[in-house]
Amino acid sequence: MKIAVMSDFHLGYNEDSFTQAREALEKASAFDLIIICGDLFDSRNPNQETIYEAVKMLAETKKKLKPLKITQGDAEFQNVPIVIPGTHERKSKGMPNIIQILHESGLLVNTHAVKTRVENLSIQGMAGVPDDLSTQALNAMNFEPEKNLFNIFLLHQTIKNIEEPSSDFQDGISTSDLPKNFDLYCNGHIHHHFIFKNILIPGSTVVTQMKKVETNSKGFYVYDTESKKAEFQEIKTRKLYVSEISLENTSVKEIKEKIEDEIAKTPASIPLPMLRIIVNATLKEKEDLDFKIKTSKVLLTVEKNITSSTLKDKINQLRSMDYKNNRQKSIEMVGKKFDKGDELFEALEKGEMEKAAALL
Ligand SMILES: [Mn+2]
Repeated sequence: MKIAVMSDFHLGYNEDSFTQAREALEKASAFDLIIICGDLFDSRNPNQETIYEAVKMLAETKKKLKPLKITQGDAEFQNVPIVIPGTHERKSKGMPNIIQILHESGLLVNTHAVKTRVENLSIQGMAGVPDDLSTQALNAMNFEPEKNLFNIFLLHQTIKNIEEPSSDFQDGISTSDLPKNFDLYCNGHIHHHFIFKNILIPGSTVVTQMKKVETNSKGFYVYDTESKKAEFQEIKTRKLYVSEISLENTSVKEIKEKIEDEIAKTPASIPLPMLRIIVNATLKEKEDLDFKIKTSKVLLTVEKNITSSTLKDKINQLRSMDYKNNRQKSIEMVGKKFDKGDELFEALEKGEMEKAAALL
């Protein structure tokens, strides 16, 4: 059997979330079964427009999928994706979440804390829980594989000890916390795709964080239960590019030129690519930082970490002072007389440079 494993549509996050989820589901309908590992929705209370779009794409998927009987005990379902709720769909105890609502409508099968059977597959899963509770929750639920079946476990958690690019996870479960002896684990929550041993992480179908790691392709895995191999299927998405510019002793004019160079270097594509530029710079002279760049080639985000050289010197000077014992003198030393000393030092301590600059 060929299973399409996908995750994190984040429907409602933006327009792309709908087009790209639709694209993934359309492509996945060619395979035998679809699994979605949580965060189908971006909000625990999606608005009606979002629910409407979701219902339409799930109904369409149901029509396209080949006939396939899915059971949970006595309950029977036909040709629908197998799903767990993610952390974004989480509601307080006793309140129905949107995945339960769609389960009742017959458009998907919620497999949180129940066994779902499809031919010789047994699929179990746990909805996304906050990282600090995840180990406890897994232990409490005590999942076990079923005999003589191909066992799949779905989850939506941070797994901190899996190797992948730019791992900065600290909280979450370890692979040793996973229920033992399942043949395959499918995990959502992590927004870029990779495989660790028998754990498939399909990533999100939409960019939500604009991090460098999200510049990777988006799509889903197709797992073949016979060859026990997975292949990544890319979907058409809006491309993301992230670049960083560092300039010392410069001017706004120079910064703007560098940004324009980056825009020129970005390959053209449809839909328009996103370009995020991080500018780290110190200015020769104090200038207005509220500059705009006009472009119709990319969707541009500029992150400005810019200070003037003189301001930087002042901040360093202030930082090196023992202000608690000598506050008044410290302020006099930088040639300023004002009564916002406390506010200024607080901003400096918190690293809020723009606020500190405004106070100076
Ligand atoms: Mn997510």
